[in-house]
Amino acid sequence: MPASKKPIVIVTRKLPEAVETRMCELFDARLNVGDIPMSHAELGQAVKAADVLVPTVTDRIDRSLLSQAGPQLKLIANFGTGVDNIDLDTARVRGIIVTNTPGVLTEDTADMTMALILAVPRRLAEGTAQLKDPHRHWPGWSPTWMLGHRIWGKRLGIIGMGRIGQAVARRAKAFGLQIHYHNRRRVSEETEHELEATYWESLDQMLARMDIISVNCPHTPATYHLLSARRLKLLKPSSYIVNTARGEVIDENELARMVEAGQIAGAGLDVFENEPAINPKLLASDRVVALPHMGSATIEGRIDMGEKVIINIKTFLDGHNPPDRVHPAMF
Ligand code: 8YV
Repeated sequence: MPASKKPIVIVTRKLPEAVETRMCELFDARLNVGDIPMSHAELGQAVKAADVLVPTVTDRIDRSLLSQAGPQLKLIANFGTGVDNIDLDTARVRGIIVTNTPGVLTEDTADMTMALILAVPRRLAEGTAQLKDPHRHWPGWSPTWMLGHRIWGKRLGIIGMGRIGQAVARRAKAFGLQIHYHNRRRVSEETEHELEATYWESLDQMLARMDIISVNCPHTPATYHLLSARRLKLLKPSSYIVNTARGEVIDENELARMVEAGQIAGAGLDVFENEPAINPKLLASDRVVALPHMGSATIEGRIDMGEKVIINIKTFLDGHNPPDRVHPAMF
Protein backbone atom coordinates (compact mmCIF):
# COMPACT_ATOMS: atom_id res chain seq x y z
CA MET A 1 0.00 0.00 0.00
CA PRO A 2 1.53 3.43 -0.90
CA ALA A 3 2.53 5.39 2.21
CA SER A 4 0.11 8.17 1.31
CA LYS A 5 -2.87 5.87 1.01
CA LYS A 6 -4.68 5.31 4.26
CA PRO A 7 -5.92 1.79 4.96
CA ILE A 8 -9.65 1.18 4.48
CA VAL A 9 -11.20 0.37 7.83
CA ILE A 10 -14.87 -0.64 7.62
CA VAL A 11 -16.77 -0.25 10.87
CA THR A 12 -20.04 -2.17 10.85
CA ARG A 13 -21.94 -0.25 13.56
CA LYS A 14 -22.04 3.28 14.92
CA LEU A 15 -19.40 3.79 17.60
CA PRO A 16 -19.01 6.64 20.14
CA GLU A 17 -18.19 9.92 18.42
CA ALA A 18 -14.72 10.26 19.95
CA VAL A 19 -13.81 6.82 18.59
CA GLU A 20 -15.14 7.52 15.12
CA THR A 21 -13.40 10.91 14.98
CA ARG A 22 -10.04 9.37 15.84
CA MET A 23 -10.58 6.53 13.36
CA CYS A 24 -11.25 9.08 10.63
CA GLU A 25 -8.02 10.89 11.48
CA LEU A 26 -5.95 7.72 11.31
CA PHE A 27 -7.62 5.62 8.65
CA ASP A 28 -9.82 5.76 5.59
CA ALA A 29 -12.66 4.85 7.94
CA ARG A 30 -16.00 3.86 6.42
CA LEU A 31 -18.59 4.40 9.14
CA ASN A 32 -22.13 3.18 9.59
CA VAL A 33 -23.76 6.52 10.32
CA GLY A 34 -27.31 5.11 10.36
CA ASP A 35 -26.31 2.23 12.66
CA ILE A 36 -28.46 -0.24 10.73
CA PRO A 37 -26.95 -3.74 11.06
CA MET A 38 -25.35 -4.79 7.78
CA SER A 39 -26.88 -7.66 5.81
CA HIS A 40 -24.82 -10.69 4.85
CA ALA A 41 -24.51 -9.24 1.32
CA GLU A 42 -23.33 -5.87 2.67
CA LEU A 43 -20.81 -7.59 4.91
CA GLY A 44 -19.67 -9.51 1.82
CA GLN A 45 -18.97 -6.21 0.05
CA ALA A 46 -17.19 -4.97 3.16
CA VAL A 47 -14.77 -7.91 3.38
CA LYS A 48 -14.01 -7.54 -0.34
CA ALA A 49 -13.02 -3.90 0.09
CA ALA A 50 -11.64 -3.56 3.62
CA ASP A 51 -8.05 -3.73 4.76
CA VAL A 52 -9.41 -3.99 8.28
CA LEU A 53 -12.93 -4.96 9.36
CA VAL A 54 -14.34 -3.78 12.71
CA PRO A 55 -17.39 -5.93 13.43
CA THR A 56 -19.50 -6.30 16.59
CA VAL A 57 -21.49 -9.05 18.23
CA THR A 58 -24.38 -8.46 15.79
CA ASP A 59 -22.29 -9.41 12.73
CA ARG A 60 -21.87 -13.07 11.85
CA ILE A 61 -18.41 -13.38 10.32
CA ASP A 62 -18.70 -16.97 9.21
CA ARG A 63 -16.94 -19.20 6.75
CA SER A 64 -19.10 -18.22 3.77
CA LEU A 65 -18.43 -14.56 4.45
CA LEU A 66 -14.70 -15.04 4.93
CA SER A 67 -14.52 -16.97 1.67
CA GLN A 68 -15.49 -13.70 -0.08
CA ALA A 69 -12.70 -11.70 1.61
CA GLY A 70 -10.26 -9.92 -0.62
CA PRO A 71 -6.56 -10.78 -0.22
CA GLN A 72 -5.95 -7.37 1.37
CA LEU A 73 -8.10 -8.18 4.42
CA LYS A 74 -5.57 -9.11 7.06
CA LEU A 75 -7.16 -7.96 10.30
CA ILE A 76 -10.57 -8.29 11.95
CA ALA A 77 -10.51 -5.99 14.97
CA ASN A 78 -13.66 -7.01 16.83
CA PHE A 79 -15.41 -4.31 18.85
CA GLY A 80 -16.18 -6.69 21.72
CA THR A 81 -14.58 -9.24 23.97
CA GLY A 82 -16.55 -12.27 22.93
CA VAL A 83 -15.49 -13.51 19.51
CA ASP A 84 -18.16 -16.16 19.02
CA ASN A 85 -19.47 -14.05 16.13
CA ILE A 86 -16.30 -14.87 14.16
CA ASP A 87 -15.20 -18.18 12.65
CA LEU A 88 -11.71 -18.11 14.14
CA ASP A 89 -10.49 -21.27 12.45
CA THR A 90 -11.39 -20.05 8.98
CA ALA A 91 -9.82 -16.68 9.72
CA ARG A 92 -6.60 -18.40 10.80
CA VAL A 93 -6.52 -20.61 7.70
CA ARG A 94 -6.96 -17.51 5.53
CA GLY A 95 -4.17 -15.67 7.37
CA ILE A 96 -6.51 -13.10 8.92
CA ILE A 97 -5.59 -11.95 12.41
CA VAL A 98 -8.46 -11.44 14.88
CA THR A 99 -8.30 -9.11 17.88
CA ASN A 100 -10.82 -8.34 20.64
CA THR A 101 -11.24 -5.88 23.53
CA PRO A 102 -10.63 -7.74 26.80
CA GLY A 103 -10.32 -6.12 30.21
CA VAL A 104 -12.09 -2.83 29.62
CA LEU A 105 -15.59 -4.32 30.03
CA THR A 106 -14.85 -6.31 33.16
CA GLU A 107 -16.07 -3.93 35.86
CA ASP A 108 -19.14 -2.75 33.96
CA THR A 109 -20.24 -6.30 33.17
CA ALA A 110 -19.60 -7.40 36.76
CA ASP A 111 -21.70 -4.46 37.99
CA MET A 112 -24.56 -5.52 35.76
CA THR A 113 -24.24 -9.10 36.95
CA MET A 114 -24.40 -7.97 40.56
CA ALA A 115 -27.37 -5.75 39.74
CA LEU A 116 -29.23 -8.82 38.42
CA ILE A 117 -28.15 -10.94 41.40
CA LEU A 118 -29.84 -8.33 43.58
CA ALA A 119 -32.76 -7.52 41.30
CA VAL A 120 -34.22 -10.99 40.83
CA PRO A 121 -34.46 -12.32 44.42
CA ARG A 122 -35.49 -8.86 45.70
CA ARG A 123 -38.11 -8.38 42.94
CA LEU A 124 -36.90 -4.95 41.85
CA ALA A 125 -38.53 -4.96 38.42
CA GLU A 126 -41.83 -6.22 39.81
CA GLY A 127 -41.92 -3.50 42.46
CA THR A 128 -41.24 -0.75 39.93
CA ALA A 129 -43.81 -2.17 37.52
CA GLN A 130 -46.44 -2.15 40.28
CA LEU A 131 -45.88 1.52 41.03
CA LYS A 132 -45.79 2.58 37.39
CA ASP A 133 -48.89 0.66 36.35
CA PRO A 134 -51.66 3.28 36.05
CA HIS A 135 -54.30 0.58 36.59
CA ARG A 136 -52.98 -0.34 40.00
CA HIS A 137 -53.20 1.69 43.14
CA TRP A 138 -50.55 1.19 45.82
CA PRO A 139 -52.44 1.15 49.10
CA GLY A 140 -49.20 1.52 51.08
CA TRP A 141 -46.76 -0.67 52.95
CA SER A 142 -47.74 -4.17 54.01
CA PRO A 143 -45.78 -6.64 56.15
CA THR A 144 -46.35 -9.54 53.78
CA TRP A 145 -46.45 -7.96 50.34
CA MET A 146 -43.69 -8.22 47.69
CA LEU A 147 -41.48 -10.42 49.80
CA GLY A 148 -38.39 -11.65 48.06
CA HIS A 149 -35.45 -13.67 49.33
CA ARG A 150 -32.37 -12.62 51.26
CA ILE A 151 -29.12 -12.96 49.36
CA TRP A 152 -26.76 -12.54 52.34
CA GLY A 153 -25.33 -15.92 53.35
CA LYS A 154 -26.50 -17.70 50.21
CA ARG A 155 -24.30 -19.70 47.88
CA LEU A 156 -23.32 -18.17 44.55
CA GLY A 157 -21.97 -20.56 41.92
CA ILE A 158 -19.96 -18.79 39.23
CA ILE A 159 -19.47 -20.62 35.95
CA GLY A 160 -16.33 -19.21 34.34
CA MET A 161 -13.83 -17.67 36.75
CA GLY A 162 -11.97 -15.41 34.34
CA ARG A 163 -11.69 -11.66 34.71
CA ILE A 164 -15.43 -11.02 34.84
CA GLY A 165 -16.18 -14.04 37.05
CA GLN A 166 -13.60 -12.85 39.57
CA ALA A 167 -14.92 -9.29 39.49
CA VAL A 168 -18.41 -10.67 40.19
CA ALA A 169 -17.02 -12.75 43.06
CA ARG A 170 -15.39 -9.66 44.63
CA ARG A 171 -18.66 -7.78 44.58
CA ALA A 172 -20.74 -10.74 45.72
CA LYS A 173 -18.41 -11.42 48.64
CA ALA A 174 -19.00 -7.87 49.87
CA PHE A 175 -22.75 -8.63 49.81
CA GLY A 176 -22.22 -11.64 52.06
CA LEU A 177 -22.60 -14.35 49.44
CA GLN A 178 -20.49 -17.50 49.69
CA ILE A 179 -18.42 -17.88 46.54
CA HIS A 180 -18.28 -21.18 44.66
CA TYR A 181 -17.03 -21.65 41.12
CA HIS A 182 -16.52 -24.01 38.25
CA ASN A 183 -13.86 -23.29 35.65
CA ARG A 184 -11.81 -25.20 33.12
CA ARG A 185 -8.78 -24.53 35.28
CA ARG A 186 -8.65 -23.93 38.98
CA VAL A 187 -7.61 -20.33 39.73
CA SER A 188 -4.51 -19.60 41.81
CA GLU A 189 -4.47 -20.36 45.51
CA GLU A 190 -3.99 -16.67 46.15
CA THR A 191 -7.17 -15.76 44.23
CA GLU A 192 -9.16 -18.53 45.90
CA HIS A 193 -7.96 -17.26 49.25
CA GLU A 194 -8.81 -13.64 48.47
CA LEU A 195 -12.31 -14.55 47.28
CA GLU A 196 -12.78 -17.31 49.86
CA ALA A 197 -13.88 -19.29 46.84
CA THR A 198 -14.64 -23.01 46.72
CA TYR A 199 -13.70 -24.81 43.51
CA TRP A 200 -16.00 -27.47 42.07
CA GLU A 201 -14.43 -29.71 39.48
CA SER A 202 -17.87 -31.17 38.80
CA LEU A 203 -20.29 -28.62 37.39
CA ASP A 204 -23.16 -31.04 38.02
CA GLN A 205 -22.37 -31.25 41.72
CA MET A 206 -22.03 -27.50 42.05
CA LEU A 207 -25.32 -26.82 40.29
CA ALA A 208 -27.24 -29.06 42.66
CA ARG A 209 -26.04 -27.13 45.71
CA MET A 210 -26.22 -23.44 44.74
CA ASP A 211 -28.80 -20.76 45.51
CA ILE A 212 -27.75 -18.48 42.65
CA ILE A 213 -25.85 -19.37 39.47
CA SER A 214 -23.98 -16.72 37.49
CA VAL A 215 -22.85 -17.52 33.95
CA ASN A 216 -19.59 -15.74 33.16
CA CYS A 217 -17.86 -17.99 30.64
CA PRO A 218 -17.39 -17.29 26.93
CA HIS A 219 -19.55 -19.00 24.34
CA THR A 220 -17.47 -21.59 22.50
CA PRO A 221 -18.32 -24.95 20.93
CA ALA A 222 -17.47 -26.47 24.35
CA THR A 223 -19.83 -24.20 26.31
CA TYR A 224 -22.78 -24.25 23.90
CA HIS A 225 -25.75 -25.38 26.05
CA LEU A 226 -23.40 -26.07 28.93
CA LEU A 227 -26.54 -25.54 30.97
CA SER A 228 -28.44 -28.18 29.04
CA ALA A 229 -31.92 -29.46 29.88
CA ARG A 230 -30.30 -32.23 31.93
CA ARG A 231 -28.11 -29.85 33.91
CA LEU A 232 -30.86 -27.28 34.47
CA LYS A 233 -32.89 -30.02 36.13
CA LEU A 234 -30.12 -30.44 38.71
CA LEU A 235 -30.81 -26.96 40.10
CA LYS A 236 -32.79 -26.52 43.29
CA PRO A 237 -36.30 -25.22 42.53
CA SER A 238 -35.52 -22.32 44.89
CA SER A 239 -32.46 -21.22 42.90
CA TYR A 240 -31.91 -18.33 40.50
CA ILE A 241 -29.85 -18.04 37.31
CA VAL A 242 -28.13 -14.89 36.10
CA ASN A 243 -26.55 -14.69 32.65
CA THR A 244 -24.54 -11.73 31.39
CA ALA A 245 -22.24 -13.84 29.16
CA ARG A 246 -23.92 -15.36 26.12
CA GLY A 247 -27.40 -16.76 25.67
CA GLU A 248 -26.09 -19.82 23.87
CA VAL A 249 -24.56 -21.17 27.09
CA ILE A 250 -28.06 -21.94 28.41
CA ASP A 251 -30.75 -24.02 26.71
CA GLU A 252 -33.13 -21.05 26.62
CA ASN A 253 -36.27 -22.99 25.72
CA GLU A 254 -35.77 -25.36 28.62
CA LEU A 255 -35.07 -22.49 31.00
CA ALA A 256 -38.25 -20.75 29.84
CA ARG A 257 -40.23 -23.93 30.36
CA MET A 258 -38.85 -24.36 33.86
CA VAL A 259 -39.56 -20.74 34.79
CA GLU A 260 -43.14 -21.13 33.58
CA ALA A 261 -43.54 -24.41 35.46
CA GLY A 262 -42.10 -22.92 38.66
CA GLN A 263 -39.20 -25.39 38.63
CA ILE A 264 -36.70 -22.55 39.15
CA ALA A 265 -37.24 -19.43 41.27
CA GLY A 266 -36.23 -16.87 38.67
CA ALA A 267 -33.69 -15.60 36.16
CA GLY A 268 -31.82 -12.38 35.43
CA LEU A 269 -30.90 -12.37 31.76
CA ASP A 270 -28.92 -9.80 29.83
CA VAL A 271 -28.26 -12.11 26.88
CA PHE A 272 -30.36 -14.53 24.85
CA GLU A 273 -29.80 -17.48 22.61
CA ASN A 274 -31.17 -15.96 19.40
CA GLU A 275 -30.83 -12.22 19.90
CA PRO A 276 -32.74 -10.08 19.28
CA ALA A 277 -35.43 -12.79 19.55
CA ILE A 278 -36.35 -13.83 23.09
CA ASN A 279 -38.45 -16.77 24.18
CA PRO A 280 -41.82 -15.09 24.96
CA LYS A 281 -42.30 -17.23 28.07
CA LEU A 282 -39.31 -15.47 29.64
CA LEU A 283 -40.72 -12.03 28.91
CA ALA A 284 -44.13 -13.05 30.25
CA SER A 285 -42.78 -14.14 33.61
CA ASP A 286 -42.67 -11.87 36.66
CA ARG A 287 -39.78 -13.98 37.88
CA VAL A 288 -37.52 -12.95 35.00
CA VAL A 289 -35.63 -9.68 34.83
CA ALA A 290 -34.65 -9.24 31.19
CA LEU A 291 -32.25 -6.66 29.81
CA PRO A 292 -31.34 -5.96 26.17
CA HIS A 293 -27.63 -6.99 26.22
CA MET A 294 -26.56 -3.98 28.30
CA GLY A 295 -23.74 -5.53 30.34
CA SER A 296 -21.00 -3.33 28.94
CA ALA A 297 -23.26 -0.43 27.99
CA THR A 298 -21.50 2.51 29.62
CA ILE A 299 -20.14 5.39 27.59
CA GLU A 300 -16.78 4.97 29.35
CA GLY A 301 -16.68 1.28 28.50
CA ARG A 302 -17.59 1.78 24.87
CA ILE A 303 -14.95 4.51 24.44
CA ASP A 304 -12.34 2.23 26.07
CA MET A 305 -13.37 -0.56 23.70
CA GLY A 306 -12.95 1.78 20.74
CA GLU A 307 -9.55 2.83 22.04
CA LYS A 308 -8.50 -0.81 22.19
CA VAL A 309 -9.75 -1.41 18.65
CA ILE A 310 -7.71 1.58 17.43
CA ILE A 311 -4.57 0.42 19.27
CA ASN A 312 -4.94 -3.06 17.80
CA ILE A 313 -5.33 -1.70 14.27
CA LYS A 314 -2.55 0.85 14.60
CA THR A 315 -0.09 -1.64 16.10
CA PHE A 316 -0.88 -4.16 13.38
CA LEU A 317 -0.51 -1.59 10.58
CA ASP A 318 2.82 -0.52 12.07
CA GLY A 319 4.02 -4.08 11.58
CA HIS A 320 3.74 -5.32 15.18
CA ASN A 321 1.75 -7.99 16.92
CA PRO A 322 -1.51 -6.38 18.07
CA PRO A 323 -1.87 -6.57 21.87
CA ASP A 324 -5.24 -8.29 21.90
CA ARG A 325 -4.65 -10.92 19.29
CA VAL A 326 -7.03 -13.84 19.70
CA HIS A 327 -5.72 -17.36 19.31
CA PRO A 328 -8.41 -20.01 18.74
CA ALA A 329 -6.92 -22.09 21.57
CA MET A 330 -7.76 -19.30 24.04
CA PHE A 331 -11.47 -20.02 23.60
C1 8YV B 1 -20.32 -5.96 23.72
C2 8YV B 1 -20.11 -8.22 24.81
O1 8YV B 1 -20.97 -4.79 23.86
O2 8YV B 1 -17.87 -7.61 24.39
C3 8YV B 1 -18.68 -8.50 24.51
O3 8YV B 1 -18.35 -9.69 24.39
O4 8YV B 1 -20.83 -9.09 25.09
C4 8YV B 1 -20.77 -6.90 24.78
O5 8YV B 1 -20.79 -6.39 26.06
C5 8YV B 1 -20.56 -6.51 22.36
O6 8YV B 1 -20.06 -7.77 22.21
C6 8YV B 1 -20.01 -5.62 21.29
O7 8YV B 1 -19.64 -6.31 20.15
